[in-house]
Order: sequence, then structure tokens, then C-alpha cells
Amino acid sequence: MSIFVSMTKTNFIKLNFSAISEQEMLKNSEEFYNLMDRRRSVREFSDKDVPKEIMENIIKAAGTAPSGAHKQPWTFCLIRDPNIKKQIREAAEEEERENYSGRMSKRWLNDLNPFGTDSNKPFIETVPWIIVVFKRVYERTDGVKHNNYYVNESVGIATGMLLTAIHNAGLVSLTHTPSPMNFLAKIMQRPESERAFLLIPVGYPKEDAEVPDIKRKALKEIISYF
Ligand code: IYR
Repeated sequence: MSIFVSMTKTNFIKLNFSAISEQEMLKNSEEFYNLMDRRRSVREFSDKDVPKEIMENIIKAAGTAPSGAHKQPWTFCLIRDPNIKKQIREAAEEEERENYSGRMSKRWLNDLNPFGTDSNKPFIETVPWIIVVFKRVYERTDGVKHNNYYVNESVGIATGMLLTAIHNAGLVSLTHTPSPMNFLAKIMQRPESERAFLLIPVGYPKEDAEVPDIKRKALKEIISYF
């Protein structure tokens, strides 16, 4: 064995990978696209309960996301307590009232018109579960702050995987940003190193729930070949 064995390649294990045929790949990729194309942001929820184990599996899936230097700079707060939901709803609606009555531009309000949103957020209390995703800006080791790397990219990817896992489980969700979201860290009593990233109500849609009739961009509009 060479003495120039790489100093950095310590603790490596064999990749768990099994190749599949291109035919299978084509089928899998098409089926997965069809599954993902049925995902919609939902604002009309049922109060039907969802077992905690399902929510935990969903969060485990999100926790498999890649992250800068594998720092895993995320915390997923899983909220079921009606009192906390009530506090969150009240604080979120307070911010949203400000947003809708002056903080958002005319153009912004106009762009939101097709979605029928307003400052009322009853779903925060209707849903069985709220996930609040926090990004961990830094870690503190021996009293010293060490910034995490590519935090927004890492937490954004993990949140995308979270939404995918929710949809794959057969549930619906909404990506909600009642900005500014500082009130969430206060209510959830999160450490100083954490900032709220996204609030995600999760559950079943209410019976006959409706969603806006939106169209997705065609492949040729989102792809560019070189
Ligand atoms: N946070 C507000 C406003 C809002 C903004 C955008 I951009 C949206 O895509 C949807 C809503 C709200 O949740 O109502």
C-alpha cells in the first residue's frame, strides 16, 4: 500500500447503489413526474388527524437532504398542540394584516389575486400538524460560534424533499411565509442560532377542496440545451 494514502478519505464505506436498466429508469422517472405533477399547494384543510409516525417518516426523509459540509443545518418543529397553533395563527394574522394593508405593493397584491389569499389563516388551527422549518445559521462549540455553510441552499433542498415526502405519503401541504417570521422562533423558544424558514401546515384536504386553475411552464420554457 502506498504511503500516500489520502489523508482526507477516512471513514469511507461502499456506496449502496444498484444499477437499473434504462427501460426501468424511463418508467420510474415518468411515473415520478406524474406523481409530482399532482402535488398542489392547498389552503382548504380537513381537521382529520394524521398519525405521528407518518409525520416522523416524512421528517426523516427531509433529513436525508445533502447539506454544506454535512452540517444538516435544520430543525423541523412538529406542532400538534392547539394552544401553540392558536398563538401562531394570531401572530401570523397580525403580520399578514400589515402585509395586505400596506407592506405589499399594488403589483404584488394584484399578482396574488388569482390565488384568493387574504390575511385570514384559519388553516393554521384546522390542520392536525404544522411543521415549522428552522435554519441553523451557526453551531456553538465550546462557546465559539461556527457559521454553517450554504444554509439557504441546504434548508431549501431539505424543505423540497419534505414537501415531496408529504405528497408521496398521500397528504397535502402549503408553503406559508407569514413574514416577517421572527415570532415563530419566539413562540417555539428556539435558540438564538435558529431562524424560521417556512411554516408548513400538513393534513388532508377538506372535502371538495378547490385549488386555483394554474398551468405549469412547458419543458421547453424551463430547459435550455447547450
Ligand atoms: N404571505 C402572504 C402573502 C403571499 C405571498 C405570496 I409571493 C404567495 O405566493 C402567497 C401569499 C400570505 O400567505 O397570504
